[in-house]
Amino acid sequence: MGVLNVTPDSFSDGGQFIAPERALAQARRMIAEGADIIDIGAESTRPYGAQPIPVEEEQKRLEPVLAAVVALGVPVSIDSMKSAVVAWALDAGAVIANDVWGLQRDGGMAALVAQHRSPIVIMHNRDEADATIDIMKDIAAYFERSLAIAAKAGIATENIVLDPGIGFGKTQHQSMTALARLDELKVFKLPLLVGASRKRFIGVISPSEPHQRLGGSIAAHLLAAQRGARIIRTHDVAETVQALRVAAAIEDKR
Ligand code: HH2
Repeated sequence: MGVLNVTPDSFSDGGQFIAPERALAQARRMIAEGADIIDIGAESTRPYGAQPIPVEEEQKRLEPVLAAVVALGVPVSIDSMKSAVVAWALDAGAVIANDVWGLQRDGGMAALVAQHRSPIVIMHNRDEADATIDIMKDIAAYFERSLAIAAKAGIATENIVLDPGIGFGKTQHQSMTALARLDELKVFKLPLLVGASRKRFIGVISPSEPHQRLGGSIAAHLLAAQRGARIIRTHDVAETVQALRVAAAIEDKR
């Protein structure tokens, strides 16, 4: 899954793809490099300093790019926590909803996703990190709540993807734990998505700016794939695809 942020303030690529022609060129490039899904977001979810924006602004940023990216022929997911934005994007050709609040924030999201029969990424999140909790237990309990909401709304199980939400409502160590113990989430018997790309825990282990975290991102993503992640969300498609292919080919020789 290649990340396309049409935002001025995303933590690693804010402002880079806000111009529609640059966003489209980036989508084309990621597809050529092997992305199977393009995830478009127009509101930053960074933990510090993100500007919450109204529906109209989010839609205004998406409008000049979404249909053009859809026309490239690869499934597009819409990264938004607002059901009004997701509804608009699904009508404009996006086919996957990516909700960083896992159906638990916007009361209209579950019914919308059920009605469209679209796949939904349910991501774990918390308002505040709490270093004292067992993060794996918290993630599992959160998924149970999201899955109950999904079932009640009539969302088909085969349309659900789970994501531990690396960097969301977690301490840096809890993000590492979620990656280290990702295989425990296999009990849900649903596909797992992981997005560790350029995130802050990498800079904690190895001091670096977001654009200098490619090596750390690849390390995290390879370990995630080994522990069962089926979808990897990344800003750096070519390098990640190569790493995953090499790891899979070597694994195949065992
Ligand atoms: N991470 C980000 C945004 N959306 N969605 C899912 N399902 N999983 C993630 O890990 C995830 C996500 C944050 O990364 P990015 O989009 O690059 O940053 P920003 O939110 O600042 O735009």
